[in-house]
Amino acid sequence: MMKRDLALIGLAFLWLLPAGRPQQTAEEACSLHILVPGLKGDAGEKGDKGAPGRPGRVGPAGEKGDMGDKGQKGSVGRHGKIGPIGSKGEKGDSGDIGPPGPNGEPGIPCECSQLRKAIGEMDNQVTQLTTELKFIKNAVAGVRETDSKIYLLVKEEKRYVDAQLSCQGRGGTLGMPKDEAANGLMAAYITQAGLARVFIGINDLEREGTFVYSDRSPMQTFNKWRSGEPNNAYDEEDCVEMVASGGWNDVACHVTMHFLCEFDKEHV
Ligand SMILES: [Ca+2]
Ligand SMILES: [Ca+2]
Repeated sequence: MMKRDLALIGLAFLWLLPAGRPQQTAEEACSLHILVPGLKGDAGEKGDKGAPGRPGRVGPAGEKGDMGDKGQKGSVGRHGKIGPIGSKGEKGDSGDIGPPGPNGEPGIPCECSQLRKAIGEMDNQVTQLTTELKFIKNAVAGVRETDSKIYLLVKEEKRYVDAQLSCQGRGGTLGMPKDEAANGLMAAYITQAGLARVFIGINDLEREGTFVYSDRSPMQTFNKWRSGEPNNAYDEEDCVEMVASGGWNDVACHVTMHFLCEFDKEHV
């Protein structure tokens, strides 16, 4: 109410005061110490833009909106870590046969002649060893001995000359029965061996009818000629055999039979 009363009073002064003297009127009015608002002035020029204000306080959380549409599929991701080694699989089928390989380099020429020579020498050694083994087997089978002699029955069939060489090769000679004791021992040896006859060291190769021992010693009074021997049958019997009974008989030298060697103990 007061404001409207003041405004009405102001309007009354404006009505009463002559135009062209508003300032005097205002001064007069102020002098009256009456406070009344003036007329609204013209609109001023637009001011400069003010400084931005301080940020406002955070507002309350909004309501949850509706779920949006499903997004597009993403790009392929990186490779993951290598997994653990798996268990061993079953054996696969055999593959196809491959093509033949290239030819190899030429080999070294064979030293065949030397090898053959070496093999030949070994063959000879084997033969010698076989012979020695046979002799040793005979020896192991059992020798006969006296105080001064060793007798060995060799169960290899040889001609007289070869039999003598075989005995000599071992340091002896074909058996030479020079007395009853030696003859009896040799006869028993032949009998026990189951043999019928063997070569012994007596012959008349140098002079027909004159028998000597294989050590070239002459025949003494002792002899064991069987009845009717020596007969030099067919004019070719120059060597002597002993039969199991111990008797002697002149026979051909080229026939083959087992033989009996004799060794002096002093020379063995
Ligand atoms: Ca004769
Ligand atoms: Ca005869």
